[in-house]
Amino acid sequence: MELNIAEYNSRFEAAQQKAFDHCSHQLQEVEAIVDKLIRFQVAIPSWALGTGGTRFGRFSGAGEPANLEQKIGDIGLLHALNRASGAISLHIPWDIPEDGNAIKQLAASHGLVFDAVNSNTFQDQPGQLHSYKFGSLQHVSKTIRKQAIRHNIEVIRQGEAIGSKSLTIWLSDGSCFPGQLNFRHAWQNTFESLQEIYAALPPDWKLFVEYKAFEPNFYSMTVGDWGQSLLYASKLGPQAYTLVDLGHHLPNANIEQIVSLLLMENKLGGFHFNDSKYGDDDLTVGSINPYQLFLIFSELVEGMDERGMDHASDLAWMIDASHNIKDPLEDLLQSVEAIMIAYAQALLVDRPALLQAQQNNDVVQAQEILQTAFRTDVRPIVAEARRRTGGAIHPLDAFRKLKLREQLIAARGKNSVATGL
Ligand code: PSV
Ligand code: MN
Repeated sequence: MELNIAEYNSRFEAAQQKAFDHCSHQLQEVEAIVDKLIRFQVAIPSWALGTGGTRFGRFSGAGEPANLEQKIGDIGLLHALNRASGAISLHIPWDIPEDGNAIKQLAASHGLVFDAVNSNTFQDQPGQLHSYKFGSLQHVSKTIRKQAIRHNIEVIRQGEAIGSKSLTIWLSDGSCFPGQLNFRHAWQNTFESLQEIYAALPPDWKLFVEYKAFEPNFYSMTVGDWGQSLLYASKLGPQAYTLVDLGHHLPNANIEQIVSLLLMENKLGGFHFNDSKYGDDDLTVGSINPYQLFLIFSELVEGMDERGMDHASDLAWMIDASHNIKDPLEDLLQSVEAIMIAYAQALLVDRPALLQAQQNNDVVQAQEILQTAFRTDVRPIVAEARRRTGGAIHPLDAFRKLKLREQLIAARGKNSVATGL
């Protein structure tokens, strides 16, 4: 792969320096923000490297990665361009590391580590003994629950081999029609199943319980909102946390408030980024509602600072987006950029002044403070963090100018299709 980032950057160095100097003169503590941006890494899920598709069809791109090794290669490419995609999240069994050590080394050669591993009991796999049509951890049949528990424990073992430290469980369990399910039995079965999985966690691991309001079940979801997830996480113990996926709420939910309260209770563990207009649309992060993304980051920064948490390492950050029409790598570059921008803007919020305005019930001033940060063009600061660590000043433009997709197609062929959604 031809990837001469230094040469690409040479054309933009002078303009970047000028734009960054301007920010440094206008804003406070820009160097501290650059340092935080350099440390902040967002995991890329192994299932986002192919075109997503919908239930009406899938329009595969060309030169998609055909196996885990090639997916790691794609994430390595992203990371080389933006220096902020230094982690991978695997979905098992969509991607099974046959030789954990070799895969770990391959990832390390690209500067990548493995973040949370994700189990999958929302689909039946070829040759699987029992079906999850009516749920997995909630199932009325103990045999089926056991099968789903075994799968999760197997995923933990696979995660250990590649250096992961957390398991994310997202359940599609629930019901499609009133009367289908005894809510209390489903709840209790799920809890007991989760307890067995929790008991199999290594001591330095975390368990993330992801919630989702609807889909594929449309009447009830057994872990349908943050209250249900928090209840499970609290009852399970200190290694269990809630995971917030931006697309998993009912319309107009105040996600920033949810984030704030979960952090206050020390029960926010992980985060899945995407954007949506209607439901779990899995659109590019920041493409629909960048102000909401900023408000969420503002609460994340405030809440994490209050607890003395490390922004870069104390929560599991992951993109969970994938759709039908963009080049997946271009899409991921846009998503990571949107995250870094929102994070940088959140770091700019004048916290003491905001607190003062809140204490004075000065609603107008509070809004001014937030929107001043949101309306600041922080792109030169984000680019500076990349430039200093060897990334491209303009990653998306570099992806196109250096003809990286064309190179991938030449290497893999036009018809190579990724596993995943
Ligand atoms: C479910 O909608 C979800 O958000 C979960 O995180 C899954 O693991 C992921 O999407 C991929 O299907
Ligand atoms: Mn998710």
